[in-house]
Amino acid sequence: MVNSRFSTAEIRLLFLATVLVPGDSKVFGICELSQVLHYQLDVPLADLPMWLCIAYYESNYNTSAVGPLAEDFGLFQISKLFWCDPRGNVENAGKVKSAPPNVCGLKCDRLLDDDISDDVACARTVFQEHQNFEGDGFKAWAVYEPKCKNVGPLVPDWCFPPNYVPINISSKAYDNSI
Ligand SMILES: [Ca+2]
Repeated sequence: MVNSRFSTAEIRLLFLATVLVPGDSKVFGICELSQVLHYQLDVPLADLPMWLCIAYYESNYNTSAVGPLAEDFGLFQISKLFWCDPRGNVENAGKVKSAPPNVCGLKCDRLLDDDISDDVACARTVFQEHQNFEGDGFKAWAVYEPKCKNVGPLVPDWCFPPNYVPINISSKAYDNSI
């Protein structure tokens, strides 16, 4: 429920400030993240619990999270050792065995902003490489086996209430009122 202390106009301003400021980092709520992952970024509902679990234990849903050695970035704590380049050098994009690799073709700070589309695309690349290499793409994340592998249904029912219709999916807007 929307907090009744705020007027509709104030809520609208807060909402716009949340979704329209490019480059800012963001701390997601679980429903918000679930809806963005599913409705905007085509993550199947069946896969949401695992991605949410990994994001929770890696970053606590905070896109500005940086690992203790400044090697891991963002919501999914993607490593600069293989997947992104701190300087934005993309000449080795897509080349797993190149040195230095930047498989996702991203400057690492792109993994810290509030646009998680490139993070999810990169996480899918990480997943696929590990799927090919180890037979289980989630093994790329250290939290997977101790925290997430046997995860139950983590997405609260109220994130996807019956007959819920997401608002204006194509404009990067989502319903953060539930
Ligand atoms: Ca990003």
